[in-house]
Amino acid sequence: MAGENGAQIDGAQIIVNALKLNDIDTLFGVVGIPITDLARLAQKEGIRYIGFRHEQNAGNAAAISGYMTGKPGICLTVSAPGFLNGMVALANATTNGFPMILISGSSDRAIVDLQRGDYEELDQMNAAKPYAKAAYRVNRAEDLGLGLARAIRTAVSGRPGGVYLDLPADVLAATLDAQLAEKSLIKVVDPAPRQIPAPDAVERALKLLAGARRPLIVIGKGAAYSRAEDSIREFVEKTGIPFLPMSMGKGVVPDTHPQCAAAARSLVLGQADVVLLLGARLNWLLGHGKSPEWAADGKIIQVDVHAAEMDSNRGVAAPVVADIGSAMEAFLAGLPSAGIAPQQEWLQTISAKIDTNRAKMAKHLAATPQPLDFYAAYNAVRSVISDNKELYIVSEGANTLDFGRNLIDMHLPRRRLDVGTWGVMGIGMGYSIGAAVTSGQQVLAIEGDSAFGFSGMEIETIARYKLPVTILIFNNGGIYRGDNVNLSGGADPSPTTLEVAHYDQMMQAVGGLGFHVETQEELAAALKEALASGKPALINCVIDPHAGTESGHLTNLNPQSTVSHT
Ligand code: ADP
Ligand code: TPW
Ligand code: MG
Repeated sequence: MAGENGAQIDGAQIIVNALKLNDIDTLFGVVGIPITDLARLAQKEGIRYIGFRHEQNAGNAAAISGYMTGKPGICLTVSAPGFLNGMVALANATTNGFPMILISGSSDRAIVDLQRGDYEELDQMNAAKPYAKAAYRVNRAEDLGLGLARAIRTAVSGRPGGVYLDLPADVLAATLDAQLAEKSLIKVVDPAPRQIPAPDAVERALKLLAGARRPLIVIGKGAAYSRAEDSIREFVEKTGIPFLPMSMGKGVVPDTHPQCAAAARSLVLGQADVVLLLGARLNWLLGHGKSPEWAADGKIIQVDVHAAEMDSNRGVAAPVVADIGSAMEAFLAGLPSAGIAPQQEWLQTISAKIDTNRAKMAKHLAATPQPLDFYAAYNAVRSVISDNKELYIVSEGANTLDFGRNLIDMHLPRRRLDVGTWGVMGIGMGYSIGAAVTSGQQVLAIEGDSAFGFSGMEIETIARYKLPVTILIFNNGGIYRGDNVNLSGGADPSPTTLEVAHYDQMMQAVGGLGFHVETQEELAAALKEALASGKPALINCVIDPHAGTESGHLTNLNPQSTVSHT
């Protein structure tokens, strides 16, 4: 859009040019004042615009797109309420380390700052700051290119995260000489530079690993994000060390790999003497690395791009601050002389435990209760899912989520997208749309009935863009369970109760395929048909309201976990 003879272009055009220059090909958002024209213009210029029904879902789509590609996903929102709706997704992206930029229009600064009551007035930049990796505002059209460049680099470098970029309405409307505008743009060079580990840190880590008798490798979503699956697998296989995938780390090395110790999780965490953490934080999901879940005298090697993560919960004996790809290269180079070999006894103990646990699981899976419980429902679809190794699996809920994590094997990296670090409900449809749009491939969202409700209206978005998304709802009529009662004896439903609604009819209402199923046979047939169709589809699978436990696997985190209210 270089202008001739002093031609003028406006701020909206400048930001679109800046996005294109930085190879950003998709925007996720909800339009309105003052960004409608920006979205129109972006679409006109060949950037794909995906319009949502609620900004939180657009933000979640952007965030997961960032996780999948390593490029920041972009969410576009209107001022104040639209911005705040998007903020939950931006905060979630930051918490999970997903690169994302929330671009929001905003009102007149002169009015906002004196609180004179503008249309959708809010001091958005300052509201965003505590929840974002960084928050920037562009106050002059000539700084739009700079603002976007800073946002991109901040989002993807170091530990990735959510960046807020505030674009006031008057900056979007301001005009600039087209040639000057073009010159003001920045194409970000090497936005996420490699971070090479220090040789002494590598040596320290390998030495510790060589001295281990019961070593373990934990693979987190940072490892998945780093796209180092080939070198991680090579390292796992060359060392013979068992590995434990975190939920979104599943598939970096396939769950079906003989060294996968997921089926002996408590044993390996409880007894390992040296644990190598690859892109996994010692947060609540890993019991903060403390006993009783962890061996008290175990040692930690932690590979993380974020130096401040070291010692966050316990002392790390061998910190390796690096991007995982570079760290794995250095580890592999050092392997021949390192002499790493886990004890045979350790491997035998693990494999015996895996056999015992698998036998227990097989018993549960062999039962065929009617109505279906979670085991029976998952068992009906396990083989259909493993026949589709490329499937993206999105999942949220409590029991629905926890059973699925254990029962659905992942074969490829970055294919399992779930509630992540916050255990947040509401990511379902946003992640599904983001994954389908970004990959062009089939997505299966496995959703609790409560979880689905947080973003359910986006089935219209799925239908409008004809996305290959199948939603499978495990419908037990409630949050955790469907059989709780109102302790007052009154007529209102209990706090955890939901209708066993016909969600399948919602999908039919927007033109997709809807299935209502109650048996294993019906469920398997519906899933096959839905996936084969490649069309938007929703399977409402009735689950026994008595199946499921309060908070799923997190029962112990409830303040009154011993009290049963049913
Ligand atoms: P999980 O929930 O799977 O355990 P976390 O989100 O807790 O994973 O941890 C992921 C970690 O990975 C974060 O501490 C983050 O800084 C780190 N990380 C992200 N990307 C990279 C990368 N490319 N190289 C190294 N570490 C990374
Ligand atoms: C943003 C609290 C955790 S799990 C859950 C809620 C409401 C739903 C569980 O019911 P569901 O699954 O989905 O039907 P199932 O299979 O156990 O019956 N608000 C937010 N995030 C969270 N985590 C909650 C509330 C919660
Ligand atoms: Mg439920």
